[in-house]
Amino acid sequence: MFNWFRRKINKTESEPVSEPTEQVTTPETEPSSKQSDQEDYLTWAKTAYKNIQQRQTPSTSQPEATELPPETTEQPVTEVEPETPQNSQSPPKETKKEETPAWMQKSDRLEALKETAMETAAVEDTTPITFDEEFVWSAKVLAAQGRAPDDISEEEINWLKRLRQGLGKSRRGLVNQLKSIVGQGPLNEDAVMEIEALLLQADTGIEATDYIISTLQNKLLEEALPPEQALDYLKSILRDILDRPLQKVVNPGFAPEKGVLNIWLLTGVNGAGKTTTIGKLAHLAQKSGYNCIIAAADTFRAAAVEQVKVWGERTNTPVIANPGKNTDPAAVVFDGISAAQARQADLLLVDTAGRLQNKKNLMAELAKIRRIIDKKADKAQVESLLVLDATLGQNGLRQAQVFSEAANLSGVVLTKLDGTAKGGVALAVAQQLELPIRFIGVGEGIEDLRPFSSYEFVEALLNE
Ligand SMILES: Nc1nc2c(ncn2[C@@H]2O[C@H](COP(=O)(O)OP(=O)(O)OP(=O)(O)O)[C@@H](O)[C@H]2O)c(=O)[nH]1
Ligand SMILES: [Mg+2]
Repeated sequence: MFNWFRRKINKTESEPVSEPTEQVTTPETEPSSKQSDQEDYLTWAKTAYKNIQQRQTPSTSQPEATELPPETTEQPVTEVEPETPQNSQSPPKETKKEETPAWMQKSDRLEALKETAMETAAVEDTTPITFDEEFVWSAKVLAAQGRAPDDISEEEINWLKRLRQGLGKSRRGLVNQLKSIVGQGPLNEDAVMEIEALLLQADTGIEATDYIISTLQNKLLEEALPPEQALDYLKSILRDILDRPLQKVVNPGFAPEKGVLNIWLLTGVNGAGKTTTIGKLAHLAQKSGYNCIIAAADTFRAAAVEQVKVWGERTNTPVIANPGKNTDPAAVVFDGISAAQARQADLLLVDTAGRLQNKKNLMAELAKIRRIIDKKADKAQVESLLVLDATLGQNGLRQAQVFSEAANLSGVVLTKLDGTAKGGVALAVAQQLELPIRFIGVGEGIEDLRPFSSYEFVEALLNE
């Protein structure tokens, strides 16, 4: 099983890891341009391709995960009993307790499926892998990070392809012009000014742009850089900006910790993508081997709960909700924690309301949720993620300030990077909010969200 949060194949699982293949067969399609300095990467990519193919072969003979086994008796259905909070000012109303709802049956059957060692979820990305230009690009990005060709998964390749496609608009707007500037030879003052304008247009924000330009200029005063090196140096500056907030945090990798309950609160203004992100995270957690539960604590509007339930069904994740009107979100969180504890879940994802009238309400609500968590799950590893719509640019950042004051944030999820030509906003987030980007979303699909990697982001943003 591939753990997406840790970005590695979990070799302790029963899944066999194929032997590294030295023998390389020539793939049917080869990339047309074969520069000599690309040869190593091409060999690496071919080896990786062959390894992935080998790994794929045995799995095709396995039964489809969509076919549920007839018997599910091994895993008895455990009813999640909502407890009454003690000393809580707002005891939750009875949690919805219909006769085992459809999603719960489904998830219990999934538990049974897991018992029979079938890892593939019904929603798995089944696109067959092809050795094309995008494969080679993805392979190069992985190789450059020191990965071995026998240690990468097909899914990583597919994700990098999606990331690159998602950032296509930004890249086309930025990279061609950057290339034409640095391609003219060593950078001079005019070229630096042009780069500055490009960065600002890409929503990089004044602070990050100033930093990039001054760092670049300092370097250029020391030595004249040929175009390729100038671009490489620029990339390294961007990576530094994106990685800097990680120096201040305790959990740079941001994977759910095993053995404790991890509670991730998702906050952000309405429409930012919180609920969609919850769904995608639940999917990622399931396929990475974590037992996940969702608490539908956006009780502000009725449709919100329904939307969460759809994602719960899609990802076979139990959803804890309270159908009553004017339900207290903290009460839903309370029930969510009870359910997570009863099922020994690893991760509780909490959907919160974006539509709060003002900062005071927002702060009060989030503080109340925190109090409930502290009371009911004081050992839990709590993270508060701000979901930010990349298409909003600097406006989004202004809204984010309010949340960062209210929510004690531990990171940002940047969504809709596919819909904007302004991927530079990631740099503004890191520089202005001083928060690490934890995940990025590049589409509406279930597979369109992954943990953030500055290296991969910058490559996807600035490579042809
Ligand atoms: N293109 C694109 N669309 C996205 C992405 N993430 C979310 N969306 C879309 O953005 C819209 C709003 O997403 P929601 O998840 O409902 O946002 P929310 O923050 O939960 O909104 P409220 O519940 O109203 O506060 C939906 O149409 C999503 O499909 C993304 O990464 N890319
Ligand atoms: Mg929502």
